Amino acid sequence: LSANNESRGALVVFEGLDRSGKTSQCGRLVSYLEGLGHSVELWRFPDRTTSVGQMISAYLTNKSQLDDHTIHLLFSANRWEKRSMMETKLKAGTTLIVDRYSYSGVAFSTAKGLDFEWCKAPEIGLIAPDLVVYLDITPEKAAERGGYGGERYEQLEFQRKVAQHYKLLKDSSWKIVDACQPLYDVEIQVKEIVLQHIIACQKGKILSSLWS
Ligand code: NYM
Repeated sequence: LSANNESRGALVVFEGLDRSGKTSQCGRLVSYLEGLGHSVELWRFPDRTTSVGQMISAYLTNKSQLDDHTIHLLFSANRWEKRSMMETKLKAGTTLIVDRYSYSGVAFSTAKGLDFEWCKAPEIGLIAPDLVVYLDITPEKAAERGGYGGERYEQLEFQRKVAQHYKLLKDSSWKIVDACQPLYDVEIQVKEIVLQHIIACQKGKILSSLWS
């Protein structure tokens, strides 16, 4: 077997505005895949358990103030510190379902006014997802869903800007799912798309890097 012929796990990323349903869908999907006997793990970014993650969490909960560039680089560092573990898991055949990734990093920071290319640069070389499931919801509909929590960024006006910047990041790995549908309908579509990609990775689809 050549390196590019080996079965591996899939890297599946969920993106979308706050309150688009990412966390619920990721949880349901992981239970479903486990039930089918797949080796699968649920990850999320920011990973607030690391020391970098704790700095990010303090910022998001308004316990600390940071320059916009600094917090951007911390979000990126939080992905870099997990990169080698990510590669090991994927190569060992574990599928990773990841709640937010580099696209959140760029969409949220550019929504604050940072330069698009500058925001993408620190993400170069991270593992590219095999699939990005974008849960598409209007900022207005998302805001209606039980309201936002008290964290930074959870405001309608800001979410409108994030939605515009997400659109600039869409590439061929993206599948857009209408997240205004009932939860169950979203779930069925998500399962189908994800299973197709898991099979492609089992057949030896090559791992690639951002941004290609
Ligand atoms: N966020 C998340 C960023 O601004 N940059 C990033 O790189 C990532 C991964 O953090 N409002 C923002 C988006 C969210 C917030 O995420 C916390 P969550 O999924 O609510 O824990």
